Amino acid sequence: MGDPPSALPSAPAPGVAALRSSGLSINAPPIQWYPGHIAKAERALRDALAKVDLVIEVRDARIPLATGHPRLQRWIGSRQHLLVLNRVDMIPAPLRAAWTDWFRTRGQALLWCDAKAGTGVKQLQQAAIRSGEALNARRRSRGMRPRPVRALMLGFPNVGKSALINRLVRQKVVESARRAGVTRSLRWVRLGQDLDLLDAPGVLPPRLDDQLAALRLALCDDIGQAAYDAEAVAAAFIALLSALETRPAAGVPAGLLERRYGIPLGVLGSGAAQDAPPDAPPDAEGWLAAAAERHTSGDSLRMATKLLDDFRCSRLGAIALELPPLSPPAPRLPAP
Ligand SMILES: Nc1nc2c(ncn2[C@@H]2O[C@H](COP(=O)(O)OP(=O)(O)OP(=O)(O)O)[C@@H](O)[C@H]2O)c(=O)[nH]1
Ligand SMILES: [Mg+2]
Repeated sequence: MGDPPSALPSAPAPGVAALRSSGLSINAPPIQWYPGHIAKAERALRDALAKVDLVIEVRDARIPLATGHPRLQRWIGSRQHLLVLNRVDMIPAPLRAAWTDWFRTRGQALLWCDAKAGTGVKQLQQAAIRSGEALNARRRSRGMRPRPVRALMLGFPNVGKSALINRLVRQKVVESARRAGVTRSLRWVRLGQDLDLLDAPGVLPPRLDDQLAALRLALCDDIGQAAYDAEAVAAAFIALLSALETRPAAGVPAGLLERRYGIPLGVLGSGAAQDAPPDAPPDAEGWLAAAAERHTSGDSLRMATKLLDDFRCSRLGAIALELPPLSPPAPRLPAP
């Protein structure tokens, strides 16, 4: 499965970047976010890594590729690694098997969690403790005393690292809230006799070169809201939803926006979708303006914020913004 083919405008508006990935093309203003606290956290992280045995990498199940950090392998080094796809409740259930297979063919096992409900957290704890057993077997063989395994929770902002720690220890020991950049400093938390967990601020690449990934990060609230224009991001989201309608695995039912907000999504140029050429781009701005008239007294910024909020709180249903990319076709064998 790749991204859907483009049904979106190809000529970007002034000051707007055309985002292309796997055939999908969306217009949105450039998004960059690398606040001081993240730069500082990364420096602290480098020192803390010396004390860590295990890296628990946490990604957002809605965007497992966009929440993969390019420096991760360097941070993991020779340490053990567990990969958690959190927010499993926010994607269509059948997609789990597809991602599990996709990661497995790349040699990577997955743990699925819902840190809000606590699903998968026991399995995560057991996997971390198993890592500790291997560590302590090695220590004993060198005549050293066993100790708790030290695990670092690492991942992009707002993916649910702190929520997972609170679930693991069954009480609110660290702050966890609905915005990027909640955790500001490193903090150790002990779980029983076996596990020391290190909560860390979310990390991001200093430059977001892949702007389609940056858009997905903004949509999932992994980037501070001050870093982008909510109306432009909402318009790009409408275009993305329209493209995802053609991919049932993503969980976007046909006519979702009309069903939820009572406003049909037209296309640019000819108005009614049924009269338009098949590749006509959706009129995202027109939809936002019409929806604003109906729901927010004509205030399109408020309507954009409402739409983004509805997605982020799952009021649009379980929607995946990324699907496992299609593997390249097997090379043809030469004729005998
Ligand atoms: N629906 C759902 N919500 C979740 C899940 N995990 C976390 N959340 C919510 O997502 C929000 C962010 O969670 P945090 O634990 O603060 O995220 P974080 O990764 O620690 O974020 P930073 O500290 O900013 O890096 C909170 O409101 C959580 O309740 C999940 O699996 N499902
Ligand atoms: Mg946190």
